Amino acid sequence: DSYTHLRGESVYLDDIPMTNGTLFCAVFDSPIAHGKIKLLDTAEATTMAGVVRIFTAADIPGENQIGGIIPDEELLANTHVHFCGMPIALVVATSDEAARAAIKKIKVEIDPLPIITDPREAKGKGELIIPPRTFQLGDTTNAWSKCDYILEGQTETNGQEHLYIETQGAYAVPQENGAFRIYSSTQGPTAVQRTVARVLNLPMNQVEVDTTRLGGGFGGKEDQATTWAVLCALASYHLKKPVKYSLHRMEDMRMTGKRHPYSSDFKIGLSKELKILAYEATFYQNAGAAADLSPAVMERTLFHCNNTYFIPNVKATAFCCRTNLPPNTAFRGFGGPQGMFVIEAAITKAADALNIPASEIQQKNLLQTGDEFPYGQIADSEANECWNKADEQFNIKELQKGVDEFNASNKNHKKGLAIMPICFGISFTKTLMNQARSLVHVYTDGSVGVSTGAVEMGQGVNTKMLQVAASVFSIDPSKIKINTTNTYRIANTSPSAASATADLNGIATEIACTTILQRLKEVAAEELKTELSSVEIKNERIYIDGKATDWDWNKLVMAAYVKRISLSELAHYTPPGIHFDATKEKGHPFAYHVYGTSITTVTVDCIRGIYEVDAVKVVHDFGKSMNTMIDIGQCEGGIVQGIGWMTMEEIIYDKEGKLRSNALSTYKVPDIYSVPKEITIQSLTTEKNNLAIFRSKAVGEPPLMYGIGAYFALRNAVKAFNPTTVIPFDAPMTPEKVLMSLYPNT
Ligand code: LUZ
Ligand code: MOS
Repeated sequence: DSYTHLRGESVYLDDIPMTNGTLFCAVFDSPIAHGKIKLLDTAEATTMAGVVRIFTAADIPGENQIGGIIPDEELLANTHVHFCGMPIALVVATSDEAARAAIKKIKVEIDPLPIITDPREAKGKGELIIPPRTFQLGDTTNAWSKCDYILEGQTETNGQEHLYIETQGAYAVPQENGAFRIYSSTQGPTAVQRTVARVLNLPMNQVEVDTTRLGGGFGGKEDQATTWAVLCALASYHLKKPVKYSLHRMEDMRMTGKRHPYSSDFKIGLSKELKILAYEATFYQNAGAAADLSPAVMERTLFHCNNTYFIPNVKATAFCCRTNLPPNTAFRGFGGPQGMFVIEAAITKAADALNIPASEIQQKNLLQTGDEFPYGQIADSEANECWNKADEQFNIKELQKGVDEFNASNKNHKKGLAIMPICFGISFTKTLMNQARSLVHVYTDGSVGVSTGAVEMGQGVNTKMLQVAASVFSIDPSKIKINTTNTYRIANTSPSAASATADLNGIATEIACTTILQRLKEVAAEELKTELSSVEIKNERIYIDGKATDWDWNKLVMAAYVKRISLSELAHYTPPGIHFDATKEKGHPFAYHVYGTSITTVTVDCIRGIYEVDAVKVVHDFGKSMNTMIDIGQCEGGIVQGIGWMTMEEIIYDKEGKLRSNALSTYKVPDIYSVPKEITIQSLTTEKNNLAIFRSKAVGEPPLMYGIGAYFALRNAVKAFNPTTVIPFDAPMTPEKVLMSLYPNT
């Protein structure tokens, strides 16, 4: 992608040439977080210049329903609104500007109903989206009496705005006989297809969804790209015209859900030898006003509640709490980081009480191969390997010594260091979603086209698909084109998510290419009158028993075509051995786990409360990386995004459920000045057979969790300045909170 990116030629939604007569839409969304619609007055808006029509729930021919896991979310509010930003009406006009001008003239009267923004309050009032779930290993009740130290506490983690550079958007173009082609900036083309079909009461085969690439997704377009595509399709259905909607930044921030905030309780028990003997956690997930992906996100919080530690007695319970906020959704890590923060807080609380570094407890409890996760899977662990290599490469003692010396000789600046070991399970936790297909065509001139369900969103998946095809065929990558993700070519796709996209679609591509290659080799054996087993294709040349022939790739492809041998293949892949029984909360849900260890150092300005991240040094478990440039890029991006979540990004909804941090002037994300001064990524390379594509482990989400280290490093720096301060476990650690914990009594 770099070639077209650098030339500004890459095609995003807004770069798709528009058909003559295209109309533009914009949403009128609820200004009130909860209430009954008394009156909706669109009369004046309808008369505005350029306005073509205004649609409401009454105009929906099929179901007014976009809920994915649970059907609990209307596309357009019918009688009630459930969050500020909930779509009520859709204005369609001849221009973007006209549509937005008309929105301002719509009037709504809403009878207010009680507003809940806090998940614990929601739970207290019985507002749960699904029944609570509990993961359990051993028996915590009996374990407490064996513990020498027991600590309890509460933690808060805030949400996070996805802030993909390309905002949400879609473009619906009507086709003959009532069908639609929909261009959507979505991680889940099939979700868009299914929901358009449901809302318009069409069979899915009438809906073609096409995605070239996204300017970022991060989970925000796994489920929530659907709304805008369906709205465009609805308008297009009635008006028989192409309709486009590309959200403005503030519309996007206001109307879409974010990472789930969590409020949690923990209880941790340790032996004198610092072994964690028991751990209990209760998670209150702020789901927002509808289920969206919250039940699945909540499940992943439970899966990652012990992070990378073996704890023999665990009991973790999670509540999916309905509040009057926009439905929160997938965000890189998908509930995992929220669960991992709580165990790290528990360990830190214990370390503080014992006056030892948290790393002593962390290291003594790292998962070993053969240990059992609370959900029954047996670990094939790299946790100690990553930690030990990090120590070898970066010398933890030396780093800590440097921090201590700096702190001894500086009064108004203090440094802090924290280690963050991670463990992340790779596979969709919903087993059935772990499937993918790849369609490979070899054309008679020797060129190759590959279509998969993978969506390119900047993570480099297209490059990996290209590498797979080039490597299996042993042909030059310039001969291969990776096509757009299209529901007419590849059906029933899982979203590009869960870090699993390159594995699932890559292995499907490997199978498709291998099948075609086998046919080509058979043709070569026949034409060259030799045994199949002696034929090899290398760098576009045909070899027999290791000797080059005068046959090349192009000649062989043409020979196969002439013999009427198929040069196309649609392959299906699903990872073997994964299963999960939700009635027992036990199974083997993940194809494998990714491990790693990071060491984060920070410097706090103890007069002003501002800080810098000096360095993040990492040993990451890549398996055997198939593209180190892409994989290190994913690590760097994940780390910065994780640090943003833990330090400066602060989502604020007021008591009325209105988003106050609704623009980039009030919501601070890491920029080039606030990223770590140094990020060093070292690889733990293993050749184990791990179910990853070419043994190159999934890399999308795991590195985000290194960012959690920045939070604990900041705490340590603050405590170096004020050893008696009590710092609540309340992320993000903004400069304001740092300042308050430096001077708690002033
Ligand atoms: N999406 C999903 C995900 O539907 N299921 C998952 O397990 C998951 N995990 C991470 C990110 N997205
Ligand atoms: Mo994601 S949180 O893998 O869409």
